[in-house]
Amino acid sequence: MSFPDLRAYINWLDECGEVVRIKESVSTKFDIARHEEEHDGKKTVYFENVAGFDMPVVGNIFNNRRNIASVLGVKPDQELSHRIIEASKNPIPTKLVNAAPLKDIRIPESDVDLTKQIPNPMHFEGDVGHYISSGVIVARDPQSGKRNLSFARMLIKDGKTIVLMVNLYRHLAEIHRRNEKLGKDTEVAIVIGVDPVTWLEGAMPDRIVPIDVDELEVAGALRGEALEVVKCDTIDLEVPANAEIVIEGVILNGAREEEGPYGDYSRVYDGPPRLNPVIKVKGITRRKDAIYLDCLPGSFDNWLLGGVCREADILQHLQKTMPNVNAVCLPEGGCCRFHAVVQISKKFESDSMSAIIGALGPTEASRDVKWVIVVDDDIDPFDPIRVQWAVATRSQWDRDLILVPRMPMALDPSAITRTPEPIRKMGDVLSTKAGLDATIPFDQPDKMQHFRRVSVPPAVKAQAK
Ligand SMILES: Cc1cc2nc3c(=O)[nH]c(=O)nc-3n(C[C@H](O)[C@H](O)[C@H](O)COP(=O)(O)O)c2cc1C
Ligand SMILES: [Mn+2]
Repeated sequence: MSFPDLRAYINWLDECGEVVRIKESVSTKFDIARHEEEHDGKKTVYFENVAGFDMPVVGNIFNNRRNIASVLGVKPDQELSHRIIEASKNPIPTKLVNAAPLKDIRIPESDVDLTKQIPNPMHFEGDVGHYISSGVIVARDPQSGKRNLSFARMLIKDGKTIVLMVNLYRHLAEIHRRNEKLGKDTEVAIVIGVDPVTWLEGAMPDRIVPIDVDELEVAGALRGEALEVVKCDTIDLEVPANAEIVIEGVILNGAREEEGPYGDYSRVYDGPPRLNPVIKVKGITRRKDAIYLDCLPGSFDNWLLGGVCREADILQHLQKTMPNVNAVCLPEGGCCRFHAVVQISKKFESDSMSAIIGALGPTEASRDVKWVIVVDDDIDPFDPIRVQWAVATRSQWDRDLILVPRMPMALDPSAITRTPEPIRKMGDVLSTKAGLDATIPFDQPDKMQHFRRVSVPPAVKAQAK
């Protein structure tokens, strides 16, 4: 089902009984996060009354796979990946429109005060301040001219200044580096609250949507129709016309300010403070009845938003050389980042190791993966209990486990704390990764019956129906 904007999606979730409405007054400092945490993985939370602000806040919109699958019109399994792969290959040009509710209110640079006008939450006790966690950042690559969509946590430093934590591998970081080489600022539009499909597109990793592919056009492809865009007021960029709030600004050439610590997706704090790029805000446009979208770091919402796009990226990559790879699941137990289950229709004994090695590597989707489990096609990779059953009955650690040392990693404290300081200083984190073959081995064909799963006779089951 395609939704025209965020509010239409919230209304639909509401009709499905998926929304908890919080009527009492809540503070942006910890209250919002407390309720989101309470309903994490269960319900969307809508805050009607945010103390000190004139707009409601919504969180946990993608708190389960079903919610994401429903916006793409597919089942909550590998169909999600198939739909994303197909869209990434078939971008649809955007449609420029002149008017949008997003232009109801225009706040000029001189009047902007991020601390008073936008209800950015502070989530966790160790966070350094209030952050924008759900904003999709639109920027244009100066080389290809294509528009990039990206997520990055953004610290509200003061009323007109944001500090952005953007990992050096991100397209946005590359765009910023390219502009800095030219001595230029990078124009950015931070879109808060957009239709759910465009929001999902913002999380597309670097391999499945390369830097010279226009991500607003991929959003259109995912939606199944051209995405309508409007021009920004103060910068040369277009943004989705269905947005609730847009903060226009520039990443300043050469500027860096301290950012962090911040409780991030792996539910640990990323810190101590580091020097990160600085956004100077040039204006805000918003709907008169704007809804603010939040994304609680380390929530199912946060995990799945990034996870389903990474699953598609890894699946597409593996299928290029191994058509017998059927599905990739990044389970919630590994924050939809660290653990990968790859389902194969095994043809050769070597397939499992090929799949393990293929799922690791230095791209956004694979960098965080530290454990790959390969399962046969009778095991549903999206069912963690069935996957554990396969591990329990089909693998022997001495034969089926491989360790791959000194691989790249991101936000894993067990890797960060063991990476030597000189290497850390270069921006690298080293991890020992593991692969486990949990498929039935082919080397003892006479013993296959030992692996047979018990079953009531199918004929008896059919009778009961
Ligand atoms: C909710 C959310 C928050 C994220 N926060 C950050 C962040 O703070 N820094 C970062 O470098 N990446 C972050 N990411 C990951 C990427 O920005 C994101 O997945 C995107 O694909 C990168 O796009 P790009 O390579 O086109 O710039 C976040 C992803 C999500 C879903
Ligand atoms: Mn990109």
